[in-house]
Amino acid sequence: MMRRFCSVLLCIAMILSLAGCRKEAEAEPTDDSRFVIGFSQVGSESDWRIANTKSMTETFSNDPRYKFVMENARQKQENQFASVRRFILDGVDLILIAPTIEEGWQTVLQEVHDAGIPVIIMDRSVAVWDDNLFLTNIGSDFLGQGKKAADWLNKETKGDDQVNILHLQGTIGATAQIMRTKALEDAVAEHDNWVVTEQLYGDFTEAKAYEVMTEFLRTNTDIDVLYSENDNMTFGAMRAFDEAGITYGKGGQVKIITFDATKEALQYCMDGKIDLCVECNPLFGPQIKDLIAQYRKGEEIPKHVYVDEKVFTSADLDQALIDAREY
Ligand code: GZL
Repeated sequence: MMRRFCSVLLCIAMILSLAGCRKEAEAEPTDDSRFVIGFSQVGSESDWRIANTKSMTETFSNDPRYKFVMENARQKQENQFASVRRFILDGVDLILIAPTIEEGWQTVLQEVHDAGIPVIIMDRSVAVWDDNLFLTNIGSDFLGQGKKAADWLNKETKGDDQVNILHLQGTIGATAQIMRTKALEDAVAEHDNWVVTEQLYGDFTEAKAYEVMTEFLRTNTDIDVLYSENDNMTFGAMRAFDEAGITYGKGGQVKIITFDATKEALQYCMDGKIDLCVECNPLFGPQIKDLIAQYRKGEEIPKHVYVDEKVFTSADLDQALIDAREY
């Protein structure tokens, strides 16, 4: 009887000690010298976003001087607000935000400001009354991207009669959508023979673009140009064109313009399936780390920082260049 009692006691002691170990193992290092960054990322909606997340995590997660906490908003702004408010409660040292859309940030950014936590806005922008609510906005010149596309289309359609343009738009209210759309609409206003036959909402995803394109092509096939605001929507559109028997690319009915210049899009471009790839560089994790270092040294940082980008046609591409691309 006594032996049984002792063995039960021994088991209980072992279980308690194991539980204690697990707790120790899960316990965060108490080292509070690390600079803690809270990052609210848009989501995982596109190849561009996956590459951007990879650039950020590789830049910070492998550096022992930083504790990098990323939360994925799954393309919902309210999820970003919840993340930012959690970061405030956690007392992080800096908050990074890739905003889903421009509007709606004034209140939560004021809360961060009142908590004395610096903010860097990255990728897209925020529409706030006071740009002292963030240190800097680093990302692309989206209007410039659209102008590069319009300039190329202008050369390609010189002397043509009517040019029917189908416009696939990304997430409505995102800076990338607002400015790529503005560039096209400004160019259409300057070309009497350019007509936007339809603006379809593709939300920057392949699935949504395929869905809206399939529906549109049931009754409309008089398209000369597809102006698609990101590669993943373009891939969905190409699938819909194939199923509708509409040709595209070199020698095809539809000229395709796409934004991001991911590897897959560049491969299609070199193979003559896409006519113009406008680069949108997601790999700015290292630039953000440099900006944070400058801030921590008390150096002035510019309010807007633009990343370097270019455009590609098949003439600019070869397999070695594509294979060497990081995204
Ligand atoms: C651009 C970025 C856009 C990409 C899309 O900086 O905001 O969002 O062009 C992504 O692929 O979804």
